[in-house]
Amino acid sequence: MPTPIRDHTVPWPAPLADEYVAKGYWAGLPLGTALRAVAGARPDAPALVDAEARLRWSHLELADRADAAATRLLELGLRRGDRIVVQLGNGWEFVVLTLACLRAGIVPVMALPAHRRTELAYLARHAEATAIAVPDRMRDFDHQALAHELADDVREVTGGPWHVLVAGEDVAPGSVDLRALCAPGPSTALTHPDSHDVAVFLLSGGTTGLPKLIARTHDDYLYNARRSAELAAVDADTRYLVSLPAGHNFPLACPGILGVLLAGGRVVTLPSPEPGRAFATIAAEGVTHTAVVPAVAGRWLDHAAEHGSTDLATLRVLQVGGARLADELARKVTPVLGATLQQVFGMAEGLLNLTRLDDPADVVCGTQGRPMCPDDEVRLVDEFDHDVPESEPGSLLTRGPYTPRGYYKAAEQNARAFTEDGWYRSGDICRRTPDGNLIVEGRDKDMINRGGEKISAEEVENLVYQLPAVAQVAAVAMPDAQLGERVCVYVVPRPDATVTLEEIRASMDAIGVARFKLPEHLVLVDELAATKVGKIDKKALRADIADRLNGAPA
Ligand code: OOB
Repeated sequence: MPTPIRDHTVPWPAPLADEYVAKGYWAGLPLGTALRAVAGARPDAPALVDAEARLRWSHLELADRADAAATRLLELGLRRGDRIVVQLGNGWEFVVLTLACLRAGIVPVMALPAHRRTELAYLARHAEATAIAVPDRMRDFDHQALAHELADDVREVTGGPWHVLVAGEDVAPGSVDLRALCAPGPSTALTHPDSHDVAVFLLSGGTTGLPKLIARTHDDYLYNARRSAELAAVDADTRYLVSLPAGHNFPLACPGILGVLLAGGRVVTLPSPEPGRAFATIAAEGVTHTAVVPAVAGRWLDHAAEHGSTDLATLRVLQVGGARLADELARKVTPVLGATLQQVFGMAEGLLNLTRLDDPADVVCGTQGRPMCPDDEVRLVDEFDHDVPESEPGSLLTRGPYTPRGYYKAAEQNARAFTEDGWYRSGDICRRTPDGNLIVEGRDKDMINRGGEKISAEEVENLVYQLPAVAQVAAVAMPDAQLGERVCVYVVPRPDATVTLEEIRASMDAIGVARFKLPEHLVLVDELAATKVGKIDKKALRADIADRLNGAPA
């Protein structure tokens, strides 16, 4: 039997929770109930368009499918509070399954399509999941086979069943047909989860070995989705394109899929943000809102400069977040794409900062916005946790009504990532402008931000250490024009041994890790620069690789 989730979560202090309720941030509603109410109010309004499968459903059709799927999940033996790893591409199955889970109180663990054996086995074991939902194949990878291979791993922890739910044509014996599970059908009276219960597990960008799980409650996540929808001017007329991986907080709930559905609007899914397809879909579906990372914004700007932007006539709001958007790119968004830019500096851990749609251009293009909730607390501190003087850069700490007080089942990491009085250490170095907006200037966490995909340096190092020829390794970010950063590794080989980038990548691939984590550059050295206290000097290494790239012939 999986342990109850609440045994391993860190709740908000009770007086504060009461205050969040009194102030109306926490509505006391499970997300599924709030979504069902929308279907009651606007039954025939379009809710979901799967641009790939060419399906379109109204809010009522979507809600009925979600309830039928919730009922079938319970018939399969899943119970309220059980966990299911969700690793699906952007499409209708993701949306129906997520809503079904929210209705039944089954908690989705939002994995990314790029995750492989290492990440999935860890997530399933750590969450004590009893099920996984995957595509049959995606981009030439057999997700179904891997999902079955995980069975023994997971059973070792849970001792229970392992259901493999498969979306696709090729549902093998022993798998559950996810499309059939999501088909219209009867639904039983569902017992609703409590609004304080965990609604979803999101993954942290992670600075430690493996991603941590962030337990977002119905109360906090409903607020997250509704408040960000308000600030993005999302309403019943909104048509929102989701082309970033849907399980990521940004396209899921900032306002994303959930915020748009809750407002009675329409969600359009697309498997990837590739500009040709994205532009055509925006034109065909009259998309008004979408969210991208800066690397994608750059590709869209290039595409529009080359092919024109008439396809984007209906696009009103382009949200950009996940990594720092260069001011020069920011300034091109409205002239070239014709949409209002909204910078979003957010984190799966909670806090969302956004520029407001009516902010002056220098705020929209030169800052990452300000907290969305009046009760978000933000401090910028020095290395001793003392507040820095106004306008000086400091490390961002935060607390608030949608920022949980600790990671799930991670007492040791929590001691480092949270202060004793519950502030989350985001690891971002920010400056606050006199008008209260934040500018992200860097970070003091050991993470590489590859076009919005967060990679823990420690995780990469642990994987590289598995090569016998490696004596010492340090993973650092190297600057990159397209993606902002890529993974570079500095390696000290063992005496008389050699190592190549290809060997490192092949060995990580063989273990089974997401491809975006594979190093893209190797520097062999005799020793690694060290700080005065004998730690590897990552700052020096980052400067070194930037110099090397600058000096290198193009
Ligand atoms: C979003 O969430 P995560 O959890 O993948 O990553 C959070 C981290 C932040 O701590 C920061 O280091 C970086 O990503 N980040 C930004 C940024 N937005 C996120 N750095 C500079 N400028 C920005 N605009 O990335 C995320 C979650 C919700 C909404 C948007 C992004």
